[in-house]
Amino acid sequence: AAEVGQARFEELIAADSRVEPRDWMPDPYRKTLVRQVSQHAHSEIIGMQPEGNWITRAPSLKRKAILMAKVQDEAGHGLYLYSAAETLGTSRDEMLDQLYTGRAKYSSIFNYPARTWADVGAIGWLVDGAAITNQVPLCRASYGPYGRAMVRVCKEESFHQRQGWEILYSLSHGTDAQHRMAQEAVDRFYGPALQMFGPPDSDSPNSNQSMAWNIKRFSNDELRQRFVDMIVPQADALGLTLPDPHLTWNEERGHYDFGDLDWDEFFSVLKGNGPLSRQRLEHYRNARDDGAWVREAATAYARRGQQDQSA
Ligand code: FAQ
Repeated sequence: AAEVGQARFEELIAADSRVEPRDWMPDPYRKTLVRQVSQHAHSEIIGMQPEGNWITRAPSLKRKAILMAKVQDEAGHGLYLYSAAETLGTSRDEMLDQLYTGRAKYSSIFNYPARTWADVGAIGWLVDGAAITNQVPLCRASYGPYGRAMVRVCKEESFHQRQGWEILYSLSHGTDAQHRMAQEAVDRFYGPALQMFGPPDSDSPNSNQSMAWNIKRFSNDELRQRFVDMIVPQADALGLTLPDPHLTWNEERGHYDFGDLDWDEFFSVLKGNGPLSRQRLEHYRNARDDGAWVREAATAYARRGQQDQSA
């Protein structure tokens, strides 16, 4: 049966079709997906924190309503993604436990603080912008539930990026102090946002296999380049500068060249030594502990409903 399954799986991949939960799939394919999809889910959940911190301090009622909607969307994305990962046979409790105990990875970017209101704008423009660039190709990922989740997520991410852009545009065209605040936010988030695409291709152990399986469609460096090419004219339109003296148009390549990123810092963040790594995890743990009674009550209530029905 495994041989038939293997042949069918290879056919599906060769035809660029979709693998569905009930299809036979090789164990390493399943593992790689659980790894990527659960890390992605954890990123959405931890990613609520930097902006969540600004909900009570948003500068107007309108900004506050928009930011609340965005942070709620992120919770929703996390939930779709946990559901998609569950179809691969790993329970949600197990994934949440991995996050709780600090064994799970989540995106490096969320270990940086959102210090000012302009940072909320930079997160929307750069972090959500990088997220969309990475996720649009994932809409075609070979694993059905992941690809379909990405379609909906990307629609919401486009709104997120627009709201970030709009915050930065207002600040950039405001007072000198506001302009400076916007520029400083971009200075802080540019490098870490570029690192969201993952290590350089030469240092990316999972890329080749994930591309062969049609999970990833482009390499980390290809998507990073696409993102840089996209944000250079956008920064111009914002009236802000990207903090990289090596950023120049390369006529021959038809792309912008850009300077090396600080990969030592990236790998150190991955090891749990980011500026707020410890606080992010602690905040998650506290929230989970504080919500234990709600989960217990909901479980007891559901059980009682079942008993009433069977009585
Ligand atoms: N941070 O071999 P590769 C969002 C790890 S967007 C932390 O290249 P792969 C929206 C990688 O896991 C952010 N770890 O790995 C939002 C691997 O470790 P492992 C989430 C990273 O998987 C916006 C090792 O390094 N998006 O949340 C990072 O082929 C605003 C070697 O790397 C996704 O997760 C990193 N930046 O490529 C929410 C997208 N980069 O597992 C709130 C889906 C790499 O072997 C507010 N994921 N690592 O121990 C992907 O596309 C891929 O997994 C990559 C990494 C491209 C991230």
